[in-house]
Amino acid sequence: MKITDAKVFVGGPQKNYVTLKVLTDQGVYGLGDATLNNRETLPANYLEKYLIPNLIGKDPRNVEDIWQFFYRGAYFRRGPVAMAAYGAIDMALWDIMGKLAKMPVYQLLGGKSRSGAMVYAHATGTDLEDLKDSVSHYVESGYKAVRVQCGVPGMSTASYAVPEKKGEVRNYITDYTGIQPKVELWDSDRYIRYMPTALAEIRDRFGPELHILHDVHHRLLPREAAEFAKAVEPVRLFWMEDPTPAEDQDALRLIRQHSTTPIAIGEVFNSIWDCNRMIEEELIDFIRVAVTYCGGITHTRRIVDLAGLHHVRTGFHGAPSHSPVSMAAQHHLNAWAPNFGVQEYLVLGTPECDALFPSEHRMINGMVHVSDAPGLGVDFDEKQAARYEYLPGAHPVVRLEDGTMWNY
Ligand code: CS2
Ligand code: MG
Repeated sequence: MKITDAKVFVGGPQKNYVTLKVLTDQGVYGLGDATLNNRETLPANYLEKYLIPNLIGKDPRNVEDIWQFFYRGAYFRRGPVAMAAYGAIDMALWDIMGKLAKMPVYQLLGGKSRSGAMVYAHATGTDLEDLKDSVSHYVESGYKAVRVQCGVPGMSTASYAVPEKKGEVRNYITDYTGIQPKVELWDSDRYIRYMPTALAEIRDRFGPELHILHDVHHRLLPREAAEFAKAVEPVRLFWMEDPTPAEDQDALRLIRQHSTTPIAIGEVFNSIWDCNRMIEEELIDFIRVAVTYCGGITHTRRIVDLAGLHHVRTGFHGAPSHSPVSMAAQHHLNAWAPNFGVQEYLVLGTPECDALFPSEHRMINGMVHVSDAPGLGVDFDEKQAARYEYLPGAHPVVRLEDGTMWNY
């Protein structure tokens, strides 16, 4: 069996999905995703210029060898751009394997460990009352887990993932009006003084059952993160995400010494070597990698297995930029993983998105039920794709009030 061609499509409804379609001499094709938020043209280029010319002619069933060929063959390894490009190829090959075996990918991984995988939505608000309305909306829609973010009084601009106006639902992650990022201002001291009380109010209002998640988004210094983690301990968060920049893993030791608040890190990682130490030392409770930037199913499952040896559960990234193809691959991993935790799930279901990516995965009452169709259980309509093109976009950059550059 041989790969005869592969095509890359960039674009989608208010998104720059990077979709790969791998064609074979037996008519079976596979889909993969290489969407790297705000840098989408780079994995697309890497695929078209370097990987696809070397992919054509290979046997698509040699999934592992093809992964090793591209990873080891690159010499300058890793990084989100390359790993997203390999990730797309890898997902497409697993899709082909499932179609050949007439099995859903979760079956090839080892079968289902659960009938449904719990997901969490993004509740947000300009202030606490706005946030409560947003959380109520998701609770009434059946979600068991909700991430909560809200504006901090006195902060001179909206903070992370908070709309500028009450009730606004714009895509707060990426602004597709051009490549120049807007500037958000940040004040850690205000945040640390305010957010624990806000989170405690959410817990009081919605009771002990609701899984409440909060994303600190790399904003705090280690000592500040330890203070914050201790202050929110009574809230019993499902997790506190990215308390400090993920490169500094020693910071987590200080947080662990001061608090039992669960820690989730990993969406910025793109290989097992970025996170094996923090997993082996059990400095985190959830690993947040994404199948796209972590080199696809083949590499991500290695991370899941290592995490499983150390009581670390999965909490795959699933931000608004994620494509239904990468989400489909994650749904299969979530169905299989013995150490599944939760899946981030931004409702992708706009009619345009469903038309572009017909999918058999179903989200019902806060749980995703994985497709039983052979392969990934998602398709791609090239006619629909022709309606879209790349849109230059950027998410904000962050500065402190005095102008110091900070972490977005
Ligand atoms: C966020 C991401 O979903 C999350 O947990 O951290 O949405 C992140 O802000 C974006 O992926 C950045 O591009
Ligand atoms: Mg995050």
